[in-house]
Amino acid sequence: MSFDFTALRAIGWPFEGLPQPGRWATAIADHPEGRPARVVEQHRSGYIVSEGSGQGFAVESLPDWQRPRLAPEARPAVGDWLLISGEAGHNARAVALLPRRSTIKRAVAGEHYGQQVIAANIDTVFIVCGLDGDFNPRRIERYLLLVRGGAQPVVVLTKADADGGLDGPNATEARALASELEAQGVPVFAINAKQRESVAMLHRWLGPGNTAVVVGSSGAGKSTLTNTLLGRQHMKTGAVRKNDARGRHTTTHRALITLPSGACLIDTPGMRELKPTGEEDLTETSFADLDTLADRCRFRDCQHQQEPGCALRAAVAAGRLDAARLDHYLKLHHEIAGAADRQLQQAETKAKGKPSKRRPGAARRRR
Ligand SMILES: Nc1nc2c(ncn2[C@@H]2O[C@H](COP(=O)(O)OP(=O)(O)O)[C@@H](O)[C@H]2O)c(=O)[nH]1
Ligand SMILES: [Mg+2]
Ligand SMILES: [Zn+2]
Repeated sequence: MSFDFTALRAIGWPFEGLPQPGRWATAIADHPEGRPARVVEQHRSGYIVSEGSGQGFAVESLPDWQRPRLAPEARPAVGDWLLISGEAGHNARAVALLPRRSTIKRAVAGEHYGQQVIAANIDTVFIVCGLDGDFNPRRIERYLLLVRGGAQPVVVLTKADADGGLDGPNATEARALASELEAQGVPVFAINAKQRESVAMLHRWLGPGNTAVVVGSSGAGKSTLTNTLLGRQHMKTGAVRKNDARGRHTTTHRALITLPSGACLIDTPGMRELKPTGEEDLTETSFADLDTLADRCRFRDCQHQQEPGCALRAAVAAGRLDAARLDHYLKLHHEIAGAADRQLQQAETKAKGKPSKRRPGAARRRR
């Protein structure tokens, strides 16, 4: 096997050469006809991949990915690594999907339980939120919850330069959120996404071989940030409508681009719904402190409602915990448990009535 690792490295290949013994090495050995390529665009009709040199090109999907009943998360997403065969731009076809090292994913709305992978194999997730009318700490907490598998979340507050930015109505709340998140190891920056010097503080996460994804609601400044990092207008940006600070949906599909710094960046369209999949673990998120505090509740199964000796309610009463943050923590707990139940039911239906042995995520969850 001789792959062009220099070219692959330019699109975020995570190893110096061949992978260490493990699931990737096994998959590569199982498909001697295949060579690595990365999904750089995802369209309704299929996938565009890159081998790091030359243009991106379409690949024929695996027949398996076209099965209507296949779980959506079993299909490739932007950032995924495939093994492909055939000639680039001619008759290239996918032969395998390599295991994901990290993801950001959400539950898909609908009758059946399902997951949507927003981006795969990412090192960093830039959670972009405007300091204007877009500012919403609860949405930031939701994004943080959806980051899986060791990707580093970084919160980027845009429009720090605009009227009502750093000294506007959201400034106090933004500072409180920043100190909370930074205590949990999540860096927070307030920037002007249009200005090169201002976005330079993000370069720590954008070294050669790194992959970052930019998420946030429509109008938050994701494409503006992407363009500034790129040094040119690549993504269309949308003017914000005057009164509601919501942008037009100008980013219509996810795409991976390479930056001059040598990093890869994935821009995403805004998402209205950010529902947990049921696999999340609140002890691993910005709510870790509440989880630790809940250990001090008198009852092990405390629901943190009206029970005597509830450490969380006591902290709110003492002014040490924000009531809105506690409410959001409880709400997310409830949603995660609900999604885990739906996932379990789906698995049982698929197994035609055979109850599954393990409840997904249940081993880690206390409530
Ligand atoms: N003043 C200022 N405007 C910004 C900033 N970031 C984004 N904008 C503006 O906000 C609007 C929406 O930005 P866009 O990048 O399209 O948002 P997206 O939907 O998240 O991709 C555009 O008019 C941008 O020029 C910023 O940091 N400062
Ligand atoms: Mg955009
Ligand atoms: Zn309690």
